[in-house]
Amino acid sequence: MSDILQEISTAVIDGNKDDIVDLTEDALDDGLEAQAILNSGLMPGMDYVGKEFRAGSMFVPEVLRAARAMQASMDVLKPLLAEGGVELAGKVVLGTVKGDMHDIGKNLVSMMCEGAGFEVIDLGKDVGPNDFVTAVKEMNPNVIGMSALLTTTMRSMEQTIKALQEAGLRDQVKIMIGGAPVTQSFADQIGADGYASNAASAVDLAKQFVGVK
Ligand code: B12
Repeated sequence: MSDILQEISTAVIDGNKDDIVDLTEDALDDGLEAQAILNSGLMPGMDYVGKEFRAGSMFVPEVLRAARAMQASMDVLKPLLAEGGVELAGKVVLGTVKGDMHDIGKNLVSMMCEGAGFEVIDLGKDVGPNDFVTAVKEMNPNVIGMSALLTTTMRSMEQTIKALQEAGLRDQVKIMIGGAPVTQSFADQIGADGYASNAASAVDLAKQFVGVK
C-alpha cells in the first residue's frame, strides 16, 4: 500500500477527522483515483475497526469517531465516485422504525455500510412501514435494514415486512434487522432474512446478501 493510503487507513482507525480530509485531497492531487482511495485506504481501515470492534478491543465511541473520519473523506470522494460511474457493492436503505427515536446504532450501521462500499439511503428515525415500501419502490435497494431499540417498536418491523408483502415487493429485497432488543429468533419469527448484533456483523450480512466477500 502506498504511504498516503496507509496514512488514510490509519486516520480512519484513529478517528482523525481533521487530517483525513487533507490526506484525501493530497492523494487526489497525487493522481490517485477516488475508487483506489476508497478500496485501498478507507476500507482496509474500516475493516480493521470492524474486526477490533467484534473482538471487543474497540468500543462504540471509537467506532463512531472512525466512522465520522471515514464519512469526512467520503464527502470529498463521493462526487468523484458518482462522476466515474463507479460500481458500488449494492444499495442499502436504512431506518429506525416507527415510534422509535434511537438512531446511534443505526447511524453506525449506516457509516460502516458506506465504508464497505455500499450506497446507503438513510431514511432516518420514526420510519413507518409505508415509508419503507415507498423507498423500495422508488430506490430499488438490494437490502433494507431496520433498527429498533424499544420492545414496543419491534412490532413495526413485522408490520413493515407485511406491508412489503402486500405491495408485492417482499421478494425483490433482502431484509436485515437489529437493535438491542432484537434477536435471531425474532428475525426468524417475523420472516426477516437476517439479524446482526452489531454494525460490523451488519456489514458482513449485507455483503452476504449481495454476494460480495
Ligand atoms: C441513548 C439512549 C436514548 C437516547 C437516544 C438518542 C439517539 N439519538 O439515539 C434518548 C435519550 C433520546 C432515549 C430516549 C428513550 N429511551 Co433510550 N436509550 C438509550 C441507551 C442509553 C443507549 C442506546 C444506544 O444508542 N446504544 C449504542 C448503540 C451503538 O447500540 P445499539 O443501538 O444497540 O446498536 C448496535 C446494534 O444493536 C446493531 N444495530 C442497531 N441497529 C441496527 C440495524 C440493523 C439493520 C442491524 C443489522 C444492526 C443494528 O448495531 C449497532 C452498532 O453495533 C439505551 C440503553 C442501552 N444501553 O442500550 C436506552 C434504551 C434503549 N432506552 C429506553 C427507553 C425506555 C427510552 C425512552 C422510552 C425513555 C423515556 N421514558 O422517554 C425514550 C424513547 C424515545 C423514543 N420514542 O424512541 C430503554 C428501552 C427499554 C425497552 N426494552 O424497550 C433502554 C434499553 C434503557 C433502559 N434500560 O430502560 N434513549
